[in-house]
Amino acid sequence: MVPRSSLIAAGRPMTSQSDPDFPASFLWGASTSSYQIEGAAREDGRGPSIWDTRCLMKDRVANGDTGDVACDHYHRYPEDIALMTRLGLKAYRFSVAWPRLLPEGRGQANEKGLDFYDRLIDGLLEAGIEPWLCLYHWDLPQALDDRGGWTVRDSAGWFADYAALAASRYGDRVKRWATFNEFGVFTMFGYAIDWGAPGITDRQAHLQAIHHVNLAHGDGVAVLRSLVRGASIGAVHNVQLVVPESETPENRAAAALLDEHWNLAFPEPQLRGHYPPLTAEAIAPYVQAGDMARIRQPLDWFGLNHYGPIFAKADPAMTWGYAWGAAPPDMPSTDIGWTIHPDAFRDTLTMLTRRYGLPIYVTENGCGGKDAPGPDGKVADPGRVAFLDAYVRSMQEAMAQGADVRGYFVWSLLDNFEWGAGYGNRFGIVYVDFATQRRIPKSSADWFAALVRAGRLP
Ligand code: IFM
Repeated sequence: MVPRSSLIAAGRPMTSQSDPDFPASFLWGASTSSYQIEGAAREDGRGPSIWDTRCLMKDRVANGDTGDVACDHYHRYPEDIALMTRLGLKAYRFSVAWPRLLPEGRGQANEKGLDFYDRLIDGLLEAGIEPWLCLYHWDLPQALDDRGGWTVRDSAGWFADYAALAASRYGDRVKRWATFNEFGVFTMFGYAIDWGAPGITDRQAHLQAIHHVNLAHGDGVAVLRSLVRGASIGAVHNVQLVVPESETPENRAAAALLDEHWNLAFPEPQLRGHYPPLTAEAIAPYVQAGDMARIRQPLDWFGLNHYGPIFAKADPAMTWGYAWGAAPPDMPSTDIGWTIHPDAFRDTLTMLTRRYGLPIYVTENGCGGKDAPGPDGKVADPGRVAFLDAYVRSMQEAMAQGADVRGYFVWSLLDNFEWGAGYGNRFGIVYVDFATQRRIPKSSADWFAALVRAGRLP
């Protein structure tokens, strides 16, 4: 959490003094996730996930959108790999849908689901693109949620068994593994704020979810380490500045707690062996002897997902008394209203290097918009190009200041199912016409391809 007064020169364009070239080994890629792009929700034995359930609930997803078809990547993955090749990507981060591998979440594996990722991984390797496999990007099997989901301690074992299945099947070809994507987001939105599945708003459930997901991460890392020879294992964290909406004691307290739940409740125990102070006290009833050692497993890299600062305000009606506050009106924002602050990105990268000492991969960064094709059929997105340019410059500046950044994955390859916003908010560098499934690379895709090709900003 930072005081509001330190947010000066918010979003000002950077003039980088650093070397214009990125190292040749720098890894450029793109990220996606299973529920957001795959579709084929009821095909080839896939079981339902908590997001299938949420999409059926009233008023939880804009326009009543669902991930049933999404980008139809399940069938069109060869075309999507060809797109990646055209962009010159060196790596692709995707997630595996747990309910595709284990329709009931545990027990009997689904061979057709396992086959799909074999085909995807083999296709990527044939194209010379390194697969980065994330085990969990929010699509918990519904059958496990019916048993209590992340609120029950058994969930760590369910996850470890699922990790073992994926590791045994894909570990011969996949060496880059992430356990979870954005721990802080899906636990908060799913268990404290009803912005994500399963949509619980309860302090106890939220604390249980935090601790059990941390245990699952630790157990998952141990399993991957034992089953995948030469594995490079990390976890993907959302880390963003949390700023009080205004400097009242109530807003400051709200921001401090939100900061812990969002930014600290996962990397701190995973990498430093303890919960941050406010969380430590509340979570103590769920922590058993030996848990903290189980959670703290050696890792090879830190995955950072970063967008813009968050503003917090006190709201006694909310589960924890905090709510999302408004950004200052003069702060730059994207077309969907997210804050733009490249300096904060630079500072987050340098802070993470100092604090955790691991190589960092930026596993998500990007810009949501309302893109549409012009009369010429092309999709121009100069706002996204400006956003990416400013953020990549800041990353370069962070590297010049000592941040150990090894790669950058844009979010996202394709426009996709943006959770509660449905298909309205587009984050892709490739436009998807959801009626026809036609893909149209946006101007940001050309910009990104030029960056990847040259290893320097276009
Ligand atoms: O689409 C999401 C992604 O699933 C997780 N990180 C943020 C993205 C944009 O909201």
